[in-house]
Amino acid sequence: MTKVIWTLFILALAEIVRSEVNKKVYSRAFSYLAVNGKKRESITNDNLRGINYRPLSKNCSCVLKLADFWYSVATDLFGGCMAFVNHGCPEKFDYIIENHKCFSMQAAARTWQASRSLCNNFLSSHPVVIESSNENLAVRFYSISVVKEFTQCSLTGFPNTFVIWTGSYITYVNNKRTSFLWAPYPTQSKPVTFTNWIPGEPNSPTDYTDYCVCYGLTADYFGWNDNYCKLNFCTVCEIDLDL
Ligand SMILES: [Ca+2]
Repeated sequence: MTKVIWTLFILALAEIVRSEVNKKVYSRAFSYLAVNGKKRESITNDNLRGINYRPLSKNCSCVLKLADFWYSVATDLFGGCMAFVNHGCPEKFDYIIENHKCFSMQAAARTWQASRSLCNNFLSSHPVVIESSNENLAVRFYSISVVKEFTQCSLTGFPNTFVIWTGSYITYVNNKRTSFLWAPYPTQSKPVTFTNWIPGEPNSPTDYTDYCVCYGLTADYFGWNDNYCKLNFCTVCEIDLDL
């Protein structure tokens, strides 16, 4: 009898050890469907990478990101899809499944320069760089889903309108105005190609002053603006993961 009990005890112990060894850390993936635990079915469609929910058939699909790479998905067929993925984002960053990046909303309002320094000194991240329409959508919906908790980011007098710095600015080289540049770090810059300007923007004058690119957003509105770099807005720090 004692022998049986010992055998059971050892088996149980072995099971505990094995489960510790096999433990994988999966965390909630931010997506258009599931952000902060809220389902966002209405804004999904089948054009996006990541997880798409089809309300009619109540099923979820993975969309190819790379030719040989599929996301692993657990489905909740009663209202949306929940994606759990293993990823390399540091603890203080959220994983954004749509563009395979780590984002972290920085709540305290700062100038553009100070926002970039903040990100650069925060695990070597940088303010968001937006280079495609899908990335633009990911930035938009990530921002609106997390920013509401941060009153510091709202526009004075407009509690439901928020302004966030990107990593872009326009400057002068040899007294000649550059194009808009992505400058995620002081030593890096490349021209902006994709844009999502608010109608009438960009409108900064050629006055030998740098202007910096922010975006304004509400629950149903989003657009970019070139603005005074000394204004204090929030920012989203980004880390690019290796594919
Ligand atoms: Ca402007």
